[in-house]
Amino acid sequence: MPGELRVLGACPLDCPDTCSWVVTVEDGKAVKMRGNPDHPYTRGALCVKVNRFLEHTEAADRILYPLRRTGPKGSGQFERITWDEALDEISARLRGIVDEHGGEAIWPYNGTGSLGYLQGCEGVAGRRFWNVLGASKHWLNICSAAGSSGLTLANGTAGGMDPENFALSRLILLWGTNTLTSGHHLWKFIQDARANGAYVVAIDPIRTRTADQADEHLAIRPGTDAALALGLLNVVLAENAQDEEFLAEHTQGWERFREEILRYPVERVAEITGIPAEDVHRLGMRLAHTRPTAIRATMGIQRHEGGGAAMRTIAAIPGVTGDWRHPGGGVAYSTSGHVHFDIDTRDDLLERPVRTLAMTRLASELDSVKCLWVYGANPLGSTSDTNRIRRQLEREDLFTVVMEHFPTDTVDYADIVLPATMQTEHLDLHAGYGHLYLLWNEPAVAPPGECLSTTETFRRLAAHMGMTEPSLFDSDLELAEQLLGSGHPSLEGVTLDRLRKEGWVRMNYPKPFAPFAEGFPTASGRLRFPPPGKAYVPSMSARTAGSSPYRLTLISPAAHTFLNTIFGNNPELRRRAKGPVVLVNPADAEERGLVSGQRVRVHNGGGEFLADVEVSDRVARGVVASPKGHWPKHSPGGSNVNAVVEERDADLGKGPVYHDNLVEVSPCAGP
Ligand SMILES: Nc1nc2c(c(=O)[nH]1)N[C@H]1C(S)=C(S)[C@@H](COP(=O)(O)OP(=O)(O)OC[C@H]3O[C@@H](n4cnc5c(=O)[nH]c(N)nc54)[C@H](O)[C@@H]3O)O[C@H]1N2
Ligand SMILES: Nc1nc2c(c(=O)[nH]1)N[C@H]1C(S)=C(S)[C@@H](COP(=O)(O)OP(=O)(O)OC[C@H]3O[C@@H](n4cnc5c(=O)[nH]c(N)nc54)[C@H](O)[C@@H]3O)O[C@H]1N2
Ligand code: SF4
Ligand SMILES: [Mo]
Repeated sequence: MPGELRVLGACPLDCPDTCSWVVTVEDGKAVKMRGNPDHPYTRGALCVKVNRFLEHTEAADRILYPLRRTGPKGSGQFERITWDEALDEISARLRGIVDEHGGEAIWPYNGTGSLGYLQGCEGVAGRRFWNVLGASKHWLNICSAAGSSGLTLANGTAGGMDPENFALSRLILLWGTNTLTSGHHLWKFIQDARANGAYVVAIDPIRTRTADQADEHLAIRPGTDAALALGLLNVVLAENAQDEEFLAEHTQGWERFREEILRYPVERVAEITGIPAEDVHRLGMRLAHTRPTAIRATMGIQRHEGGGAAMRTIAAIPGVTGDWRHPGGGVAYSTSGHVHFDIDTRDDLLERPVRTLAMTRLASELDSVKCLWVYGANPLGSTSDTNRIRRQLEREDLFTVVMEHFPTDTVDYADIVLPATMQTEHLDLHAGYGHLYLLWNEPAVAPPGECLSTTETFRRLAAHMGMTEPSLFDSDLELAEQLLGSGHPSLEGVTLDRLRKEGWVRMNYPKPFAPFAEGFPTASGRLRFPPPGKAYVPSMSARTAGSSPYRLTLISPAAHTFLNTIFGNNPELRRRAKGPVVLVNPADAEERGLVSGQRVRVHNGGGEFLADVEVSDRVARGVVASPKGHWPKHSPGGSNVNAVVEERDADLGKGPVYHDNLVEVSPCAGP
């Protein structure tokens, strides 16, 4: 059609698949978006959420202009102001806070709303500006820190298998991962493997839609995965199926770890995990005798007190079986460890070293903060212990700025709101954490209203504040060029020109890729097995269930129709999510007199949220499940599941414990 344009872009959402998309633009308007059929991982499909992306960019509640608060904090009452007025007020407040309290009183709270290296959380995104002001550093540990730390202790990196190689696997363990919801493009590769006879096992306390499609589902007790890993290895040893040569050449700490494994015979493991001993044994036999075995373990396991250790122990499995020799074997958690951009945040601009604030610790650390600057994040929807965060956000002495697309619960507490561009309106560079491609996102349309990108907002603010440091004013293309300039062999031949022309490029890794066939990126070059006593660290709920007045372990996994809290305001996706629901096992429901459809309070010492019961044998006795992502203000009672998620640390990386909380479920009083 005349005037029609096809623009290649990338899905910015925090999802392993980082899809390549094609936007059709007619007369300056984006009229169609579809998954890129040429991209080897996207294979032409987006997902139930992002199929509504264009509709979302045009939603009636989109924030299009800078806003200043007119009502009390939390009221969501604002007036429109100009960018100049907004920048004036922000400049004055930031200067005042720096003068009176020092730069560290500013917390640039940059979340996962976009994984872009320019506009999102993965690159510089304002950090150079914050360094000039001396603001606190922000540690983005809300998602995968515990697991990444555990894997890094084992392998020297959180990077592992290329998920595409699941097509080459003969046994596939989907371990603490809900593939068909949280990154469904892997499924096609699993289907390819199945066509060649692969057997698929889901290990999950919930019988998810992924578990429904697996050949077998093991309903493990939450937070006991490391014990299962040890039990499976116990069978491998009994079968004498360990790869002695790989152990000798590429691992360290084997003798001690071997003894630890021997302490976990299947009967003991059955007791710990709640999985029948014969099922543990049968899977151990499969593992012993099936090469290659691929383990997809994503974020579910590590949102627990012992989650870091669990990932480390799971990482030991292919070290014992030698599966890392084969492209179709190993563990796939994230591929981000294989991405080697040059991210230059210019820490030399800091006058003195500054503290680092952990994203997971907002509730307790906000006390020491005078300016909270939120971008790409929705802490009142997504961060632990939202009741305490809300009380902090009410403080009159806290200056809160939120750069946003939509009037989230967090926006309601802002002093100044800045309108942000969406992915079809700005330029960005992406890497996936579930594949080995880099993607270019070319803007397809002009921003609506007065929306600005993250990079442009910080450039304008720096100029407004009279800053002169040249690197604060680098253009988007210059920033992209810098990122690609690390000189790492995986980026050889990957140029801006190529990316812009082709839309996506595979990093320079062999295909198929067996990352650790010749050794590991640790100091010794060897996989490090966990030391004694560190292999199985039970989660809080596994440790204390029975002794707490709150008797149910709550899991709050990915919702099928939202991406964290993104799309939580889309009418159709909200309708499909059916409001907050809590799955309760029939025996637990009966004990409490609960029936399906009933409105209940899910509560503990931290707070409560309301949900409708779904009595279901998809959860085992003692486990309840309620997906993340509902907006508190759109939920009955005005809070979501994170009112009962405690601000505790996982064992590694100060990771959050979203699946490791004890609650009770009680009927709501009154009608
Ligand atoms: N549709 C959709 N997709 C998403 C997201 C979303 O919100 N919606 N979120 C995105 C983001 S940010 C991330 S990090 C990922 C998260 O997605 P996943 O990596 O899949 O992680 P979770 O959804 O937290 O949990 C996955 C599974 O782990 C199970 N699980 C919980 N505790 C345990 C345990 O102790 N042991 C075992 N074996 N399993 C356990 C849960 O029941 C759940 O089914 O997905 C991304 N994709
Ligand atoms: N109970 C429970 N809670 C969880 C989890 C769980 O498993 N259970 N999972 C956790 C996980 S894995 C994660 S990653 C976190 C996510 O937590 P957050 O990082 O806070 O992410 P979101 O809640 O999705 O909020 C992102 C916001 O950024 C905005 N946004 C998107 N793109 C842009 C952009 O380009 N610019 C600007 N300025 N804004 C943008 C969106 O509109 C959205 O409001 O949540 C965690 N919360
Ligand atoms: S959310 Fe994930 S599956 Fe959906 S379009 Fe984005 S990258 Fe693809
Ligand atoms: Mo995440």
